[in-house]
Amino acid sequence: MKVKMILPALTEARSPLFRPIKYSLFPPLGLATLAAYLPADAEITLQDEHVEHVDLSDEPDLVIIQVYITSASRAYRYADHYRKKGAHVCLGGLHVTSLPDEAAAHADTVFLGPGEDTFPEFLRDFKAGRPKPCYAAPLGRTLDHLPPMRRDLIKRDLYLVPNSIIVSRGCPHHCDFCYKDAFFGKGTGFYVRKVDDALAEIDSLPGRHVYFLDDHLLGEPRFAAMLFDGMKGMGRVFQGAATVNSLIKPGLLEKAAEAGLRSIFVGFENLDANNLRDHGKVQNLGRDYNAAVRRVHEHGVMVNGSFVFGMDEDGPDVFERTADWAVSQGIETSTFHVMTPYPGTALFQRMEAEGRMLHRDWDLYDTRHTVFRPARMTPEQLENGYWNAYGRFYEWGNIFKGAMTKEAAGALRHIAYAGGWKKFEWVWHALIRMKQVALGLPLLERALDLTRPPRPAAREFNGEPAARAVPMDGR
Ligand code: B12
Repeated sequence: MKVKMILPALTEARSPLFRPIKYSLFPPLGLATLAAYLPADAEITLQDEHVEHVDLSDEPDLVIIQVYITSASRAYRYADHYRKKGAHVCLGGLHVTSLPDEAAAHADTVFLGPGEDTFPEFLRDFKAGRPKPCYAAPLGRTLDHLPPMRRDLIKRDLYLVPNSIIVSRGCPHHCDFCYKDAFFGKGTGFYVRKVDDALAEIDSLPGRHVYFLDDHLLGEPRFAAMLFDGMKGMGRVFQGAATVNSLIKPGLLEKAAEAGLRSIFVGFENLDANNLRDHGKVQNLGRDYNAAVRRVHEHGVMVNGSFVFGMDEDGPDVFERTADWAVSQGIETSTFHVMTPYPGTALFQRMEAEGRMLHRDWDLYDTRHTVFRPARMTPEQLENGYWNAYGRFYEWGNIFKGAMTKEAAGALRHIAYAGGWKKFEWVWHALIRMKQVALGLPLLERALDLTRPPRPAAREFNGEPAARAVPMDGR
């Protein structure tokens, strides 16, 4: 059986918004996970359009396509193409789960939710000649019997971060703008792998660097503690994502830093407590953002702050204020987003009920365009402000200003990391064109490891929280 697996690009390759380095970071772990269920004699071709052209001239028997919202139009085009050729086409992923009827018009089979249970079930039915049109992930799922993902299908040289890994699914929280509840189901929202399996996979990865793509790496404290204990001494440097509250609490951050954590993606989302409350981001409420950043830095870990603009309390001053706060705290890198209500989320339902959704052109649901009517500014102000925030945060002057909040090694790392990420785009483009992006990895490793975690301060060992919850004032 010939099987074609495709991850269509999130942005059209011709678009000026296609950012080669951003798209050359992470390999398609979802498809590599599914490939592990295919029979040993299947002839599998896995293509990721972020890093290569999709060859449409082949004649597969089975086509598996992963659909995100901004790749939906391309995904449907490929699906239609292969159906015309007589292949059985399967569509799955976040967008299919949000809008199964839309996807079903382009597929023989659609899949709702994660595929670890449904895909093997489908394969059994397909072999027996009676595949169903729709499979929905059951509740009560586990990752206990996950077969090792087919990393051999990943073209490692085309990615800056080939050692991407995921050791959990979902997140324990319920922010109204997140796809998660619709995708995983509220009941089975967050589950983790067996620690030993996760450690064995980490151990099998070549080199030093590891990037955890989990939504919340510290989301299950017992699991995280055992994971970091197990990683201690492995000599890894790693990156991941976690919430503000999990980083403020003493214990896990220390273990993570000792195990090699050097940069963490943190969902601050917004500096206004009313906005956070409105969107169910309760885990951030009453947290002292300044203290959280300070604490992470004290442990030798860099911060990648994530911020969302366009919430109802946001006026036209929010962009400068947010970027300036991030600079003043010495946050190394920031990711800004125009708030985007994804279909299937509580936010989408609310906006739709209020008549505030502007259109359904999914290509523009990329968190860079305004797709709803903001409360306190125009859609244009929101988009322009979003770009201005990026411009302001990554001005050389502000990179240096942020760096100057630190001691020498930390400052050097700040400049190397933020500058390397945003100011040398042409170098990345050249490396990508030459299919040499992997050359950047030793540099990334070195930059991450320019400072090591100092010995934790004594006050964190006598049970006293390092940063006490105070009414939030991130300004
Ligand atoms: C890596 C990644 C990217 C990569 C690219 C994608 C890639 N290589 O996979 C990059 C960096 C480019 C990226 C960009 C963005 N991303 Co992103 N990204 C991720 C991330 C961190 C990991 C994806 C992953 O590997 N997951 C692990 C695998 C195992 O899960 P999976 O891919 O979902 O696959 C499973 C299922 O989906 C299902 N499945 C999928 N396809 C199919 C097909 C079939 C047939 C079947 C049976 C099953 C199935 O089965 C798989 C196994 O369970 C996720 C968060 C996350 N934890 O998933 C966010 C995530 C997908 N990104 C998100 C967002 C918001 C973005 C951005 C918009 C952010 C921004 N403003 O920069 C941009 C997109 C901009 C654009 N449109 O151009 C959101 C998506 C929300 C949504 N509703 O679409 C997520 C979920 C993060 C979050 N928590 O909000 N991202």
